[in-house]
Amino acid sequence: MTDFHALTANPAYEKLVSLARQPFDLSQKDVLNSKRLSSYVSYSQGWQFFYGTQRVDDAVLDALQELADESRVITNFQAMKAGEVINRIEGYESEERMVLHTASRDIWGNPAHPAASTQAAVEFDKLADFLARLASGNITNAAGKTFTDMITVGIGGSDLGPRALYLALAACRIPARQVHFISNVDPDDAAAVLKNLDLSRTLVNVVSKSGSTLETLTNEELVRSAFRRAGLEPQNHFIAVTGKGSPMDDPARYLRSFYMFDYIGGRYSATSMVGAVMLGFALGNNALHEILRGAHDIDLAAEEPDIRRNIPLLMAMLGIWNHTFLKHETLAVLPYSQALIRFTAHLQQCDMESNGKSIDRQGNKLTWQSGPIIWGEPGTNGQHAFYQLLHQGTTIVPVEFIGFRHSQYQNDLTIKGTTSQDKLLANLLAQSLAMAGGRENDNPNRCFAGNRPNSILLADRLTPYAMGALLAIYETKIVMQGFVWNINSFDQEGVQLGKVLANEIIAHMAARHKDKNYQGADGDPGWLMLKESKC
Ligand code: G6Q
Repeated sequence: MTDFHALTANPAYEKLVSLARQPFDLSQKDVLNSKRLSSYVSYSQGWQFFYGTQRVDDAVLDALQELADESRVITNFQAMKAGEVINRIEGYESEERMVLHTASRDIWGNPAHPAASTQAAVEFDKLADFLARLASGNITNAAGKTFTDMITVGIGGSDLGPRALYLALAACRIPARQVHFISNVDPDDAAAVLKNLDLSRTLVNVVSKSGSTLETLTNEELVRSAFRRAGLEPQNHFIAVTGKGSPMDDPARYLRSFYMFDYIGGRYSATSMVGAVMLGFALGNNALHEILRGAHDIDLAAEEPDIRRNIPLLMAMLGIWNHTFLKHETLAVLPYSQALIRFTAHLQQCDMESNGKSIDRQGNKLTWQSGPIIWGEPGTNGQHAFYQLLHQGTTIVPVEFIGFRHSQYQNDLTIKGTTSQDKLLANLLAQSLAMAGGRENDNPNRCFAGNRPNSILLADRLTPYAMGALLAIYETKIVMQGFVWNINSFDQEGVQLGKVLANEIIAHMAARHKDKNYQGADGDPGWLMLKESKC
């Protein structure tokens, strides 16, 4: 049974407010010693999480543990996985849905929600069959040739997570296969992708849970017309990934249709068919299952109540400490891995769309800070761009570093005694220490105040399993923070108004294309904006 209540109703809240008046000083002499750095580490599924460079001591960690316990984070998480309807606002019209993205990878026996896991397994079996037929040449193009490319058309949750995973694991790609993405309704996005492709050997994976998203449907039509112009039958090339019963649920128009379900939110859908069809095509079924295994193993490990032994929970609580109690507004996620180039963008959506809320689960205005602003770019590139502000700016930005001991391609060279991977890792560690400890200097311009909280997630290598685990660590962190802040992390009403107004302006545009004397409606600001902007 879930128990959601006000953050401020937890006795640990006041304790943390008081501890936050004098947070641990990381810039004290010799404080970043081996005792601290080796005891503030947590391990899970091949990931190590170093948090000695956060502004915490045992008293703060104990209070964060109390807050997690009082907020019932673990029992709420278990209830979520078992299918309790937690995508809701009590007493108001809301989505009223279960939240079961974890079921999409809970397919190996004893699942927390058997019915949802069975639905997932049915789709994974269909996909395995489809992939096997593609590989064996049982499914080919009209000329009997295999498919080499896939275009994925989708936006938001139907693009960001899957794309981030594809880029992260491109090193494991089946050599003869490539994936391309079209998401923006900007026609140049599609034009650039279509320009150099052999469409006759291309599959098009149209991904839309609702089957009604303006950008995706527009781009689908654009790509279909390119196929027709090339003399190709779209239904021999197009695949649908959509919700059962959606306007796109029309198998006659597609070579194959795969389903996801209303209990999986778009931004949590990367391990459902939304990501799986594309990842299975690019990496093969075995690598896809490794991703699922990594994510599932974290879903299980995240039921551990001790924050020091549960990475997602610990990250959630440290994030709450930095944001709600130490009042740091933003969070930089800085992967030291070029392959994770779009992972921060995915987290930006997953976190900010989930936790960018200002009412609680009972519909009351929040009196505490909810989700932070998430941003970031891979290191070391970022070091030559925005790190100046991170080290010496007046705004303190907590950082989550992500790194690996070994490269993916292992195509590296020793130059001046170290490999490039060594140099990358050395930079990551150095940045973490510099931000935390700082360094004094008589010249004020060369002084580093330190005390900039950060942590490091470190694994051996970015494999499919490690990627699945990393994805689930962050999904779970976000969900758990939402529990503590007592907000619904699973709806996104805040994106509706802009969509409604855009559709009104589009209607004016269509009317004006039809009748050049069209005058719009008096006092309609959408029409006035359009007219005034002379578009
Ligand atoms: C994610 C959001 C949103 C959604 C896109 C695409 O949680 O709901 O980003 O994923 O708007 O929606 P469709 O998949 O329905 O096209």
